[in-house]
Amino acid sequence: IRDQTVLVTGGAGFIGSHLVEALTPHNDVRILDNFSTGDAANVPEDVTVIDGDVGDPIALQQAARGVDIIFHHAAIVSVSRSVDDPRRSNETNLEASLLVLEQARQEDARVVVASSAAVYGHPDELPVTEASATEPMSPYGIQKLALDQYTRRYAELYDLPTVSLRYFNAYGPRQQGPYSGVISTFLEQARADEPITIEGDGEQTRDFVHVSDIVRANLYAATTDDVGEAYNIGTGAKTSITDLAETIRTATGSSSSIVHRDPRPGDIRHSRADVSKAAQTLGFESRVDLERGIHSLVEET
Ligand code: UD2
Repeated sequence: IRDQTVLVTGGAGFIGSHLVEALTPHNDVRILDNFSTGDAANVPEDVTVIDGDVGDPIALQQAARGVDIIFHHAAIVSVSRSVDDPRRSNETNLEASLLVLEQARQEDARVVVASSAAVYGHPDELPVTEASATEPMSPYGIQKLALDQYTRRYAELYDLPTVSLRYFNAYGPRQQGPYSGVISTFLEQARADEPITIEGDGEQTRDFVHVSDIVRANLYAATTDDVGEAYNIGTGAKTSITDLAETIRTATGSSSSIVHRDPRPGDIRHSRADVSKAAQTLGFESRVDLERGIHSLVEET
């Protein structure tokens, strides 16, 4: 997209900042971020930064004035935090998200929201399609599902162009912090030659999707005519946690041992996206397989 005025909420965070980087050369980009987990160092120059909470109507109104598109990536991404404090998590992930949708309605702006594979809970079929049952297992998943449904219904109810993207296991540069995902944890352990900690038997599998693919999915969502829909964004491939540990150990040349800990309570056994809807409708296909994604992560960070 070009010559658009866009707002990226959570634009200083992991996925948001990569999206901002892709948008800035040809668009007028603003970000709204409270820098609770986001980092100012992630934000390119030429970007208007509104330092504020997405749940603050004044800050949001200011940030969204006159925009053509809102990419909504501000969230409390920690599943465990949502279990510890569901109301606090709900405030940001759902209540503030509803403010974003309302603001978009006010501005007649397109909205692309970050949904999650968490909406499916324990999948009843693999690969998971958008029509699979949604039985979220955590407050986080419940909040993302409600957001996902609101987002789709806003297209019908208010004739607003909305798209919901259900990310599978995202990874890439700048994913960090206490809740950062298994790839960044393993990479840190491997680089420090500390034991790589597999939770459970390591035979559980995930669909790891590189952040650059997620960015491209957002760009397609910014122009598609097929609005009011949710799309799985993954690679369609599965990787076991044991294979992941090996891949990271080899890529880093680490001498880390691999140790097993107790499985995570409520852990999902297998998750893998059916991406045919995104492929057929958005023209989305992932370009970075795990091997390449890990190697570039090792080389570039
Ligand atoms: C992912 C998303 C989450 C939600 C969920 C929906 C991330 C970071 N989180 O959670 O937001 O959408 O999917 O299902 O993408 N593991 C280890 N050792 C470690 C850390 C993790 O073995 O040190 C295992 C963990 O037990 C799990 C797997 O690795 O089986 C992936 O864990 P994760 O926290 O990266 O992501 P996940 O799938 O729980």
